[in-house]
Amino acid sequence: KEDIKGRLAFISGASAGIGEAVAKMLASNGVNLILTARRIEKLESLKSMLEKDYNVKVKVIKVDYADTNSIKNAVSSLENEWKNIDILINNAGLALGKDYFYNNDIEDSLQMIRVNCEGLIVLTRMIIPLMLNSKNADIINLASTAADEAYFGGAIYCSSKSFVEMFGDVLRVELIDKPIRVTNIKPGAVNTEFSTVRFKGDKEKADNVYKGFDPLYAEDIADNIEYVITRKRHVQISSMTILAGNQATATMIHRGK
Ligand code: 8X3
Repeated sequence: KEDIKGRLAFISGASAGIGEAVAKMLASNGVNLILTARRIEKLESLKSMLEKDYNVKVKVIKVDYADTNSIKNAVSSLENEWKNIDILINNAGLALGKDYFYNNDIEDSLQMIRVNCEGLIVLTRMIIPLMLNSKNADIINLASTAADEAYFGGAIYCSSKSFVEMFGDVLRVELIDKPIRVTNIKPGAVNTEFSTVRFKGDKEKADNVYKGFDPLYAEDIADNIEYVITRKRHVQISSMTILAGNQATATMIHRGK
């Protein structure tokens, strides 16, 4: 296992769910953090907790990943001491709706593309030049089992996650001669705010997604990302699919409970 203490990580969507869990995992490994999201109060309280518990340096920035200028401004205004980024966690993303594509709100479809694809493009384009100074860099993209499987209601979400995956695969090709590894993480059913957002606050619909089996939690994904990042530098995990114990594919879940 490689020691990652003292490295600097930039996390998109760090206010909750997988992003927050990854922030805690990295802090527990002594990694300094730049936490970004829209909900700045959540980031502020996470910052005080992590600085106190793990004695790491944490910077928070309000970023709206649907707004490319917000992303550009956040990265271009980083002070020198926050510029030497070693780890990029491309986590910000969302699903909106699960209806027929032709019934889905057009704005919802475009919002998924803005955050999951455009936000990812802009952030990664801004960060990679900063990572070129690092001797031990990692780019972790949060794709999904939805990248591998076409499911009803997923026209835009599934395609956006296929985009994330292919984007990561191409970066790995382009960065082959650099000390930057690229990993696509593909989680299955993780019980976070994901489904509450997808179903616009309809708690019952959201809860039904995780009913009758033991779903994954954000900490499980962070745990596996820890595994990926702490491998010796000659080891690069290109892709990791993480399913719940009673899950076989994105949509095949045994609900026996
Ligand atoms: C989330 C997993 O199956 O809801 O990326 O699309 S799924």
